[in-house]
Amino acid sequence: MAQDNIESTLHEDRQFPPSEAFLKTASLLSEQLDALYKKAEQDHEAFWAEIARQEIDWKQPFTQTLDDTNAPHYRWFPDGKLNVSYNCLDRQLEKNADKTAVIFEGEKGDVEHISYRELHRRVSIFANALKTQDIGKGDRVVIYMPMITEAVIAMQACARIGAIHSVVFGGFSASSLKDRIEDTQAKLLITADGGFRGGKTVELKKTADQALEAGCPSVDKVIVYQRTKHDVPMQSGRDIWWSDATADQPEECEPEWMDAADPLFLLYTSGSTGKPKGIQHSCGGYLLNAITTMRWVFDIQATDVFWCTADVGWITGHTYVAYGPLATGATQVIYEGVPTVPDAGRFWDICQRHGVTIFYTAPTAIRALMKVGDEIPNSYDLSKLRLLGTVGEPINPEAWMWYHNVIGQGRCPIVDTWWQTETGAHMIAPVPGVTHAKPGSCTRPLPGIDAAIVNDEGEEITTANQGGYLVIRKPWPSMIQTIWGDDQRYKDTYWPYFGGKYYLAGDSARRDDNGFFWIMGRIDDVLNVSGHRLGTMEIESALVAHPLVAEAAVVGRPHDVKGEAVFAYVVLKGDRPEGGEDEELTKELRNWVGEQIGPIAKPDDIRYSDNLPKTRSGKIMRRLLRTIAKGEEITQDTSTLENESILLQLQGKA
Ligand code: 6R9
Repeated sequence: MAQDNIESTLHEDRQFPPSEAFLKTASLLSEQLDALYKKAEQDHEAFWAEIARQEIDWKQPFTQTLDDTNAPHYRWFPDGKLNVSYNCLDRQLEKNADKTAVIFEGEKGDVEHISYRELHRRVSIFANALKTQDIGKGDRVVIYMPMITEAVIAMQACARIGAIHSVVFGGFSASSLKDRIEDTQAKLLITADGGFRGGKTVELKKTADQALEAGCPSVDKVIVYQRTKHDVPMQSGRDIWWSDATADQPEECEPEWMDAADPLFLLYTSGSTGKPKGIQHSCGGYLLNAITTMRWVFDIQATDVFWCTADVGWITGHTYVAYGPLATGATQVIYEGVPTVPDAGRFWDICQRHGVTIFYTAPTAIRALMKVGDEIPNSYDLSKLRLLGTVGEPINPEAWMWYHNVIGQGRCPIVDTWWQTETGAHMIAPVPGVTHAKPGSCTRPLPGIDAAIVNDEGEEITTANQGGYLVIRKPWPSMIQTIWGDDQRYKDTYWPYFGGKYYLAGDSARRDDNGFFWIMGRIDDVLNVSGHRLGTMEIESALVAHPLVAEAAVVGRPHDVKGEAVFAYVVLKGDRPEGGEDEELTKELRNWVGEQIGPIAKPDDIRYSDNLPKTRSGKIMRRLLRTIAKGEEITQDTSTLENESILLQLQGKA
């Protein structure tokens, strides 16, 4: 995909100014935007300080904006005190108590409208329940839940009492869950009996039990929400039903007043080497950019119905489900299931029934829904939509045009938002009432975000369309604080070059002659499968953990729906299967990886060879493997291969 995308986007010069219809109500126009850019350029810190005073209710106002004495562990608003949950809930009560905060829809069709007053009540009750379980400020709590309102309630309750949550996506396996719990040393796990997803019951409690059986000595208690109400074993003394934990709890819970730079949450993401990294985010800075981007990029307004389809297991579900919409007093949709149950019209049906005005999803979902044709979306009333967004990977111009024409009916601007788990919030994205969007480009950095493209020496590349490393040259409020428990890895991964001054995003990009950014792909061994980050190393370790596998190398190959597909080359301990094929074994290895990591990591292709192509120093020639996976002609020098005949095996020709 990346390569095809570069090819097609290089020729992309269509521009889409905001429509008249959108401009009628847009809140940020070019004059105001220019003023923001100007202020940010004049005084970066004063710019953020002013907005932080406007947008956040501080218990104790900050007097210092940025503490850089321990850079790159920057501390924003270091002497300010606030509570994130207070800013999301309590401050809405004065004017918006009866406004709907959440419209929840289960995959089976159950719908619940929850007002700000009610959400505040449930969060306070659950926060008190956490305290009863001896959870307090700084304790880690792992949340392994379906995509239901209670997942957000659990996150908000942690934020309320100063506990650090770490949400693990419900699709991750027992062993992935265990690794994350052990890394955080969490005292408490919050899970559910199960969830409804893809027409099936996801066995969350069962998987959680397996994780706890395999290790996790730090966990004392498990709170279990009853979603599916099917039978699950409860371990006495350890497991507590959510309903019991919350019974008789007071409806008021005084927020814990936190330093702005105290951690709010950890979220694990894949890196190029080793185990997943616990990305640590702060309370104050993180909240600030969750709010600013809701305003600048999503143009959030009082009457909007906002829907971000991401699961809370990913950063998008943190910033644009659990925090941003609530902190701006918005009404949002939360949907439990997948886009194709009962049929491929589900997203559009939800948009129609709940009157969604702002819709935010991933290119992989757009491509999948585009494949089933226009007839389905055309049969729904999508006239309430006014703004569309995408996130997670580059969107190919064809999918962009379809989204624009068929879903947005030419009326809705599309915001293609570039950001990362580490950046906390949108970094490079259109401002919908101003930017003339180009299909496939995330356009320009937001005010206060100093993004640039540099070469190996850290010098800015100013030649149009010349690719380089995407870096951020000034700290920004919602930036990663550290990798949990591994400050050194944080420095090595994100600040390795340029005198440790620039944040290295891990993406390559180019700027066109308009100054617009085009993301070209990762510079490391991270795959982007359906918008999810997967480390090739993680999948390789999972494969070699199988008793029959001696060695494995994993690369990505272009895939028209997922963006990238997982392609694994496997060397067995025993003989290579005859003709290089063994359907049974392939199935077993795929399931094995699914169990080790989660279904999203299952290899799409497995190819068996007697050896892997290596350089003299023993490095696997990944570039060669990528070429082969794409089915392209080999142009690399293969003379250093120990055994040239394996080339045919790698190509599936022998
Ligand atoms: C928010 C999120 C981050 C990586 C990032 C980049 C890719 C995200 C993108 C995009 C092109 C966009 N990415 N948004 N590439 N255009 N609009 O997805 O976070 O899961 O940490 O992934 O995703 O490669 O480095 P995360």
